[in-house]
Amino acid sequence: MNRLIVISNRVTVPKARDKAQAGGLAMALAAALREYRGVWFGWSGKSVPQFTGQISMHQSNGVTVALTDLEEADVQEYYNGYANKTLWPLFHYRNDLTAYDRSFNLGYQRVNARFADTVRPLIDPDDFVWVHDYHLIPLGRELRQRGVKGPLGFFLHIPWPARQLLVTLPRDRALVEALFSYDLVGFHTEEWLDAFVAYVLREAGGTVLPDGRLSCFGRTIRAAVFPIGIDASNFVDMLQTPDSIRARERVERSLNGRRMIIGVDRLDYSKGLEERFVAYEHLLATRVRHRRDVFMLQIATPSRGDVGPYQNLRAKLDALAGRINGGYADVDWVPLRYVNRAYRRDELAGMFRAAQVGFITPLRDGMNLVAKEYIAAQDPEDPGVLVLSRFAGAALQMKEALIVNPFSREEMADALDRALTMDLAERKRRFEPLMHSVMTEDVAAWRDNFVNALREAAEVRVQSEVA
Ligand code: GDG
Repeated sequence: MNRLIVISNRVTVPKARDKAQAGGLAMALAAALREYRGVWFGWSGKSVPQFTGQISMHQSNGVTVALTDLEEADVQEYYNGYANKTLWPLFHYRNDLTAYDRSFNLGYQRVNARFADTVRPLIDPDDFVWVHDYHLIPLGRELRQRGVKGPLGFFLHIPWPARQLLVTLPRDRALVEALFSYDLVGFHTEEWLDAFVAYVLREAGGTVLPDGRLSCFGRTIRAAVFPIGIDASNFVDMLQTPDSIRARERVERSLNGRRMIIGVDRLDYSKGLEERFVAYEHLLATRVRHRRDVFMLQIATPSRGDVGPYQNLRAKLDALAGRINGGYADVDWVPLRYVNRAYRRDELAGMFRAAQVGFITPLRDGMNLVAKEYIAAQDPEDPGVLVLSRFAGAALQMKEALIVNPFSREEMADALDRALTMDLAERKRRFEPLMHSVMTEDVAAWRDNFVNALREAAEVRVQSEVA
């Protein structure tokens, strides 16, 4: 089997007992690399006065990890700048929050070139190289310029924006052109793929070939859909760890006969947390019977705290949580438990199990793994109900959830009411196909489908180069 070289911005190999590793990408990539021999390369998370290009290698939980440090200016311009102030908001349809500065783009290009210089010596001719996410779009071009000729794939973990949004980005064409250095470009859903193809055809003058490949900028690539999943059987097993059971029992003891609605997210404006709080408040205001018989647990793990909009969001949520609890709490009941800390994965699994409703309502999300984890954690004999935003990529696979528009507090409150009053037969009817898809369309299927498609795409390229 060929080696797999995985490259992503951060490298975090999560362990079951690890609470620091919040993030869907980390979970997925660690699972990918445990199966394939190979190396996972990325930024160490440390900054140094001057970039050296040195690599430190070590083994972490069965995975070979190679790390490099970045300069402080790199962190500001590339990571906090172009990645998280420009591309993240724009790709999540928040052009009101999108900040663009030429220095960000220069830093982005510089770091991608530095990543290429640093990782290049680790890549053998037979290796498959798999680059991840919006931080590293130009990396494929940089690697090709440094003589990498083998299979080169790219996967985008976040949405691809509508053409009308992407054209608001200065140098948008160059960003898209960079993707044409890969053999294969993958997205979570048809929706993101369609938006990408629309840009290529209508803005960049590309064409779709009879075999479905995309041709533009003098090159031909394959672009396709690979919906990511979770390590589902592992997640189910985790429900049995003593810590998972302890976390579940701890929550259950505090229920006092009430039902729990749960949300778990990175503290990010794309996750729709404000709107979710307002919808829950609307439920309490309009359905008096649910006052005192439910509560909501929202775990929001702090993320990207150096970036302004994240600080603003945190302040807004603090105020909103205070308003809801101030308005509805009683001496023996707090309607909203809002928690800004991380838990271990097995503890999260136990908490999902204890919740009658999973309330996952991003305004825009590439996929959303929490929705899948909530389902995996349910008791098949007495499952809870998933209330899921139609704007999460996961909604396209999880049609039996109660699908809601996260911009409507009334619709979300209606769905919560329905979930809280749904009879067992309907809950099971909805749960079974959801559980089936979570178990079968899992992270291993995602990884294998991508790697196989990459092999094929690279073979087709080599054949057409010979012809
Ligand atoms: C990106 C895309 C796409 C959360 N809090 C804790 C914790 N988490 C874990 C969850 C889940 C992961 O983090 C979050 O994954 P999501 O998919 O929900 O969201 P993003 O982090 O935004 O991930 C997303 C994903 O990449 C994969 O392609 O689905 O659309 O935005 O696994 O459980 N984990 C622990 N403690 C916490 O407190 N241990």
